Amino acid sequence: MTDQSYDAIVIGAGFSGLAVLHHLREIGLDTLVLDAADGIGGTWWTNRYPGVRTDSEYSYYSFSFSKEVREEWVWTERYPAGAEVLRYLNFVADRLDLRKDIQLGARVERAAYDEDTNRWTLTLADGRTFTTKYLVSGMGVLSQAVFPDIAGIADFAGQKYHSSMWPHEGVDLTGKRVGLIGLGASGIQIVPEVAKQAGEFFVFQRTPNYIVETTNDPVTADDMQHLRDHYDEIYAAAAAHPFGVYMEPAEHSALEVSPEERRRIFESKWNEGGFHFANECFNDLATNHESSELAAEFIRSKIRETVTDQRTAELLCPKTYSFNGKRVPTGHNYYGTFNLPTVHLIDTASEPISRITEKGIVVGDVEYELDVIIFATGFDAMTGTLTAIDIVGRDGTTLRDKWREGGLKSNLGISVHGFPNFFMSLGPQTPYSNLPVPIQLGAQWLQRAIDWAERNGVPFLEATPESEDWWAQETERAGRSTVMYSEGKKAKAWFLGENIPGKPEEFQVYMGGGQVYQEFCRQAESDGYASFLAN
Ligand code: N01
Repeated sequence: MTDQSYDAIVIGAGFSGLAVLHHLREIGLDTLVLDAADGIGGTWWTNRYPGVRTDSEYSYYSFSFSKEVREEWVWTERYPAGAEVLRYLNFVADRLDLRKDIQLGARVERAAYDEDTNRWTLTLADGRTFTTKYLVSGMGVLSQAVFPDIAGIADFAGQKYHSSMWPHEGVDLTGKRVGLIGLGASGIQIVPEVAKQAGEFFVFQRTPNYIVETTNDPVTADDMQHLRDHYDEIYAAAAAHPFGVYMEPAEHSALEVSPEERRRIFESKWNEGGFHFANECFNDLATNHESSELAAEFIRSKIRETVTDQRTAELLCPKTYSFNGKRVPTGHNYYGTFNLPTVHLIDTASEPISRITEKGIVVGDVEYELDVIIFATGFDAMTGTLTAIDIVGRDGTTLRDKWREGGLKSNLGISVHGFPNFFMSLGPQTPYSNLPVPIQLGAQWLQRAIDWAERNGVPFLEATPESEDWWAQETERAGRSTVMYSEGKKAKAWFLGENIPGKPEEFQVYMGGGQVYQEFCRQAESDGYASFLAN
């Protein structure tokens, strides 16, 4: 089989792959996108679980770079459902004529750099090979799903599903006895929807989450017109926000105001719902434990008000880690769902799940007989997809070996020393954010960087070792200044790799703010990409 050669190959056809393809095409690179799935959409192609929708609002969950897409696309819900985001990405692909350069059903197993030719060779699961000068990962930050290490998991005779691998034809849960393990952002979206269908629903909770409830209003024609009229300023405001959302960063500490004023602010932002609460109340809810605890106590008061059975309410109140100690999900009647007589919260913190049997889940002496088990147990985040395949750099070293032996290292999450002309969209150590914003800005940065290299006869861009040391230190410094990092009170979150047994504890994301990160990227550019010019 003959090689097919390209200037650039991008792995992954989600938000990242589409943005990078468009931008590299604009500078004349013959670019191909490969994706293992049978459709474009990345995370939105695979995640079809009941209740899947964005936690970001429609106004800032999209690209700003195409005037045509902005003018023609119509959002219908404040928090668009997964199917709508998938339609959006297909619309982007069609409107920008991207489809002709995307190959689906193309699973990359290996990508190896050849020093003599300064090219990468990709080998697919079906044996095909491709070569390219530039290799870009757009494989997603949360795509390597993990099942929990619970004894007997293979013995279960009923149906079992991982939230991120939900059958595309859907699953009829009507009248069934359903169990759910995992209450992160995925699990908490699943709860209200499955409760509507299941005969009996058993929610196995190890760690309760802080959920900010919201309403999901329809987007009117006037809302869409307003968005079109103000798109650039909305996008610029999101890009200037630490977490990439279109919100006014709060100016005051929660400790600066009176208890009455604090309660009024908490209440008003709770009523706005979702990310407004974490982002707009006070400026130190993610950095000061005392302030975070005030927000935590407010949410606990909401849980106790909403959930009628006070034993269940107490179990749902997080107490072992800080508010913002991990990603705060947006709820759609999450807490109220526990008032249904068919929904049962099983506490597995005081008595862990001991095993899964042919019939169901065992906690203590009780076997819960189930027809279906849903695992919303998360991902080997950020590095998982990059280390699951063989990405082989100079001297035959894989990315997996490099990070295992030397710790997580990259320059700005974009480039890794030893891997020339290999770039990551949303690589590890990039900002924790509403993701379309850093994806777009990253694709535009990469466009300029590669264009510069091509015009100046620079054969490859590659992080210097010094830049990696600097960025590892800055990433750790930024992470440790948040309430995510706190001895004895950590949330076992994917941000620190704590959800994966044996994964070293390192900040997987940059917590210093998206706008600060973008300034570092601009600085690297104005320095003539010196930190990307390894010898
Ligand atoms: O995964 P998670 P997720 N026994 O890792 C539990 C994004 N996202 O898929 O906390 C029992 O957050 C684990 O319990 P514990 C978003 O960035 C976005 O929900 O370790 N339980 C936890 O409850 C999010 O942060 C959106 O005690 C076990 C859960 O599984 C990220 O994806 C929607 C267990 C895993 O939670 C990941 O979210 C969905 C075990 N052995 C996702 N192992 C939107 O924007 C794990 N758990 C809408």
